[in-house]
Amino acid sequence: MTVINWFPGHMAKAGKQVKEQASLCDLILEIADARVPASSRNPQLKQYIGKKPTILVLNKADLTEKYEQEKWLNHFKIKKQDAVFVAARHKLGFKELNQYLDREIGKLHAYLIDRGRRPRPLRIMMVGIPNTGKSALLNVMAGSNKVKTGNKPGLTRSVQWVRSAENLELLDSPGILWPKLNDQEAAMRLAVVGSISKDACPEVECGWYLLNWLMEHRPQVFAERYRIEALPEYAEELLNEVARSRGMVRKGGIREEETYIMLLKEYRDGKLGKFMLELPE
Ligand SMILES: Nc1nc2c(ncn2[C@@H]2O[C@H](COP(=O)(O)OP(=O)(O)OP(=O)(O)O)[C@@H](O)[C@H]2O)c(=O)[nH]1
Ligand SMILES: [Mg+2]
Repeated sequence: MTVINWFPGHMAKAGKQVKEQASLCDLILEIADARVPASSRNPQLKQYIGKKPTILVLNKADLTEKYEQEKWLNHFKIKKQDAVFVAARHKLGFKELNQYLDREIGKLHAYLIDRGRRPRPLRIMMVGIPNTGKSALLNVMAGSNKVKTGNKPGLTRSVQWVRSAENLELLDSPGILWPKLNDQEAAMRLAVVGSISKDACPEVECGWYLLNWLMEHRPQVFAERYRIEALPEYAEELLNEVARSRGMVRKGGIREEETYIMLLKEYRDGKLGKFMLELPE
């Protein structure tokens, strides 16, 4: 198996930009992926943002179940970490997020008025690993499509300030991973949710991981989605059956890569059902 690492030059550069801009911000929104609430957080974030107040925003919550979210919210409550589940794509969870923002606006204005200064908009930076929906969330908060979004990790290449309708100043930033992904299982999950480029982790590898994960944790998926009634003993055989159920066959075998790409896409689109790849211990 290849070792997964993805820290190209543009990420190192982005890290420097984020560090420079952090001092200008009042609040950091750390955007993680709701399906992997632990693995999709950058352990080096503090090095970039110092002690700035941070709210953890778990985006793509539409791909997870409420009971799973509750488990994590409890976990974060114990850790005294402000956290909220949202779905930028469906505009879900914004009431809760706005409560946090109102609290921070209140604190900022009280601080400024105390010092005889005029209130100004809250300055917020969106940070996180690639493809978690930082830009999509910024667009919802800004009330219009100000920045580019897309289903490809590493889309945003530079920091960009945007003024929102709600009198906020929002800073988009590129997704940043860290130089060494020590936990390779976690890295595999990041590849499955689409936060790692396929150059760093090809589909045949993260697809294989997903297939095995589903076989262990969500075996019913194969009957529900691919009409495979009796689960075979080995994942290799299961892959063959999934491929056959979709006609992804060629002379002498299956179209393996295509099958993995299809499986990953269906998972990422929520077609296999709503579930997280990790729950708190
Ligand atoms: N299912 C689902 N998909 C979402 C949601 N929000 C964003 N996406 C999708 O996730 C993909 C990435 O969104 P972006 O906003 O470009 O992500 P980003 O974090 O800015 O990515 P980088 O700039 O590459 O770091 C896009 O295809 C979005 O449509 C959501 O709430 N639910
Ligand atoms: Mg972006």
